Amino acid sequence: IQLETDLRKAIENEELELFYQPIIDLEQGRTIAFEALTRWHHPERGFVSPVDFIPLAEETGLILPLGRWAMLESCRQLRAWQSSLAGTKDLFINVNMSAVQFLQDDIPATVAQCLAETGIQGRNLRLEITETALVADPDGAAECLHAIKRLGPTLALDDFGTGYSSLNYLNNFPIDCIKIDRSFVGRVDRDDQSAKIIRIITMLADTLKMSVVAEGIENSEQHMMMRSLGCRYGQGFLFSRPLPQEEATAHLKASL
Ligand code: G
Ligand code: G
Ligand code: MN
Ligand code: NA
Repeated sequence: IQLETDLRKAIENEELELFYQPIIDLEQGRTIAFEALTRWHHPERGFVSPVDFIPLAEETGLILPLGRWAMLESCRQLRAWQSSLAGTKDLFINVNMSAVQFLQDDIPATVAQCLAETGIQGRNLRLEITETALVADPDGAAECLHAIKRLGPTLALDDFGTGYSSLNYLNNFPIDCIKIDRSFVGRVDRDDQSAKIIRIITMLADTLKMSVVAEGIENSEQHMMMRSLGCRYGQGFLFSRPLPQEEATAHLKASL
């Protein structure tokens, strides 16, 4: 309960901060995007992990203001990079969306507001969703995703390969990108079966004209394997941890 009160205050007082993890073009080595990840520095408890406060935020409805804040702050940061650094026209920013936001918030309205307020192009914003956001109300979700896409942003299916991974999702929803869960990527250098599954996913994505991002690449063996299995993009500790704003800016300058 205390944590809930604290989280409410944290959102109001902007104690939350976004970290940014680079997403790399595995062929060219260039950073093409950042995934925004929320961090909470609790005044007494110190750093509280999103693994703990996102579920709490979902239970209490605080995910709505938190999610809106994260989207707006992400768009503002992209705007700041685009106005200060040349060569960032095609950079995009990935924002995680919770299933609860799909059920309870008007996401297209939030997207429209963030784009209008910051002036970034819709196509530079990518929303990361999980299957769980789609199962509860598939028709409602499909309608919502199409409404988002009409505003310009693209959609990534996060944690792909975990959960049910029904191929129906790829068929019935306007998905642009598949993010292969790090549980597969983390084994690809040791486990032939994982490599085969990843190959099937990249072939499927090619056929459906979707791009593929490998999550959680931690060593160069995994990097090389993912490339050879047809995965064009990746992120993970090998390239960079999620970075605070100033460090992300420095990373970007070095990578352009
Ligand atoms: O940030 P970490 O690197 O520890 O993230 C842990 C989990 O928290 C991930 O599943 C990530 O998607 C989720 N997460 C981090 N930031 C946000 C956010 O702003 N919104 C939502 N919905 N999930 C987030
Ligand atoms: O669920 P989602 O894919 O949004 O989760 C992102 C989470 O993955 C964040 O907690 C981020 O810190 C973490 N992460 C990013 N790169 C790596 C990595 O190379 N290894 C591990 N173990 N976690 C990673
Ligand atoms: Mn994600
Ligand atoms: Na993921």
